[in-house]
Amino acid sequence: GRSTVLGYPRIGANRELKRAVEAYWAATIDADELDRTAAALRARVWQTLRDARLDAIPSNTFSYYDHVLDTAVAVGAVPDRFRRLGLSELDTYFAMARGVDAEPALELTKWFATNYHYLVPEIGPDTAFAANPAKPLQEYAEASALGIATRPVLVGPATLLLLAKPDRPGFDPFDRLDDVVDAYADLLAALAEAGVAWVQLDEPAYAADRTAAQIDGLRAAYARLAELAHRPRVFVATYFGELGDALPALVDTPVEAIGLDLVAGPGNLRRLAGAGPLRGTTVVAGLVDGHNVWRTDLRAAIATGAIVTGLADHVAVSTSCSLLHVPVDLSAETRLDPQLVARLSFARQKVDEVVLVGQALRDGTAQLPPPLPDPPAAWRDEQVRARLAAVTPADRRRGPYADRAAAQQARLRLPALPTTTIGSFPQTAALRKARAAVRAGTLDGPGYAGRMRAEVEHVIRLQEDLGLDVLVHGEPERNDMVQYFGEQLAGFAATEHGWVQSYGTRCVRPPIIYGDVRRAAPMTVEWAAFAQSLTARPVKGMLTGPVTILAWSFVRTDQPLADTADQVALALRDECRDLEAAGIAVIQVDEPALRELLPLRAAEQKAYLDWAVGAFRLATSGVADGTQIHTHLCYSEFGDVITAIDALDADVTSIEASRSKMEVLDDLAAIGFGRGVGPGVWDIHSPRVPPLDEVVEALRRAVAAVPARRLWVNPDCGLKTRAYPEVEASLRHLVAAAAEIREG
Ligand code: THG
Ligand code: ZN
Repeated sequence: GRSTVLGYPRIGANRELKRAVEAYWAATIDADELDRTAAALRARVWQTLRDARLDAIPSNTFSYYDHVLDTAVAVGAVPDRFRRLGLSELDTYFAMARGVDAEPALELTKWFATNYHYLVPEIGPDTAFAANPAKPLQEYAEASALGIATRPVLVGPATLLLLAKPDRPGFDPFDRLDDVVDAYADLLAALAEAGVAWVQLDEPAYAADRTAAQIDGLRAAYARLAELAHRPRVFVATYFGELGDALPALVDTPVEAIGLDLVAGPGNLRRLAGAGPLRGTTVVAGLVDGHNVWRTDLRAAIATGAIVTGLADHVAVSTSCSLLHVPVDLSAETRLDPQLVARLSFARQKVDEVVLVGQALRDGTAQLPPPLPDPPAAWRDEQVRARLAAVTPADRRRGPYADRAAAQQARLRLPALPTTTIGSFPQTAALRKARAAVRAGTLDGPGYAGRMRAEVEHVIRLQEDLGLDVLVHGEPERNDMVQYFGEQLAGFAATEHGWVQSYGTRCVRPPIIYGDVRRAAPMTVEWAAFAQSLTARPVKGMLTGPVTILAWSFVRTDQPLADTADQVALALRDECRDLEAAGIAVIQVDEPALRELLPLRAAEQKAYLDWAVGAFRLATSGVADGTQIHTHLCYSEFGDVITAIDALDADVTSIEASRSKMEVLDDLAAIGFGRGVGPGVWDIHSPRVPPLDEVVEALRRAVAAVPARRLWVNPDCGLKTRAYPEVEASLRHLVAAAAEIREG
């Protein structure tokens, strides 16, 4: 089999792209210099893939911000509100990505069940689709100049429209399929003209449930593209799961290659066998996991590849999805346990795995490394396993809400419409500098702790001055809400350079969960207790929930996710109890990623939500009735998991709502949600200070949907990316608005 990958990280081994793009935004470099840096990064990727002896190399997988936005631009789907700004092409692109004073950005949302976020194309009846092949042509030419023939990659037409949102209510972007396919036809013609032999069109949307009309659309789109007289060969890549009726539909079209994810969708093998005669179509077998960091079981991959070879005349080997989702290079890690390193594979290593599997399937000459030995015994924790085995349903249940609410009110004596924040306060340059100084060895542990305590004191005094009711310590000591816990829990490993793009120039370094999880010592109690010692008002303890910790880590695959989630939950349960014992009366356990891991197929969603809710409840049910449990949800549309949010049984749920105009309150009311709710009344994703009357208005709407005794007043997310001037001004409005409504 030939070998390829569906995509490769574009950020650079040392996040060079982040630095260059942010420098361009800060106007410290110009567009030419940005382009030179980007071109050098692209060249390095192509050379790396060529030197690894990959047979087929992708291009146009580079992006200044997001590949979905790139494809929208390539078909001319630039909303008029951005065209009108009269900016250069590059600045129009960044305006769509980040917004400008006069125009908010395109919406940002999760790319399927990953921690990558794409920009949502806005499509309407009047969107003037037109091919704009400049970027894929440029990249193809750059690679050609290096002697590397590449395969340009674009998001496919059906997925592009299925991910888009209408630019007006009541319109379905998918109605524009024929028109957008015209633009793709022109793109393909332009690429063929430049000598492009193959293009890759990604259609991951078909790994989710789709209607018959959407599948007919897919068939029609590719039947039409395949008819073009002058075009490259077409490779339709699918990933993130199993195809249903979309597979026979694609097999039905004359496209030259179809990609199947055999890692997230092992059932694709059976579906392929039943999909009908392949008539020469190449099957691109996604055998190397592009979404997790574990070394491939090469023998198993070769065996699966051999089965595919029996079903199709032509088979190529690939990654299951783009390698965008894994860190660049394992060889940059110097501090990981060698036993763990032996089990890991980052993007660069996965390319070698693909090549090896391809060689083995082609001629059996591949020299395979020895199979992995069993994991070290030390990674197992029999005590944790025994404790989990002994968990009963009662461990996931608290007393009746009415009793809890009464006990909490007796203890906390909060006014109606209590005011609070979500947890973090601005991460100032001084805080980041202090962390860098610790890493550089110029600031010692006690010195660092002293700085952080001073910051906590400042944040507490500020909140008292503002008149907030439930205070937070501000989380100055936390780099990231998952990384911070990963660094303290046994069974987790942190990387030094394992950056993965989250959105635009923002990256995360997900921890790796490789063994049984145990809390060695309290993780947050000192900070919360210190903050509480400074004030008579209640201070909220802040934890990250088990589902979010899993969603934002690379998780072991040798046991069900549910078991790993429960192990994390037991560690958090102990932390909750220790916070309670230290006098903390309010504990928030954040689950912003609850929606993120929701399976794409409806049939699998209930089982997921059951274990996700169960893990949260295991983490939070160990405290007394008088301890108030909060949770916080953001980054997603929560409408379709609203009953699961109810089942979390948190005493108070704060939820991102200011951009969705409080729609979530209607969703909650519809299911009879009867506990505390804090719909965000200030959109913290922009530096704009909401005027007082705007906050009052938002609260009036909320009071109409939720009785005042259950309504909380808070921003819609943490404040770590904001600056103090706007934080102070906005929180003043928030507290004043609550007072105004209380007075009626
Ligand atoms: N942590 C993790 N995953 C996340 C979020 C998070 N996924 C969803 C959402 N939040 C993504 N949002 C962000 C927001 C900011 C940053 C990254 C993801 C960010 N990163 C710094 C950067 O790229 O400069 C690096 C952070 C660091 O130095 O540790 O600002 O909150 N895990
Ligand atoms: Zn949030």
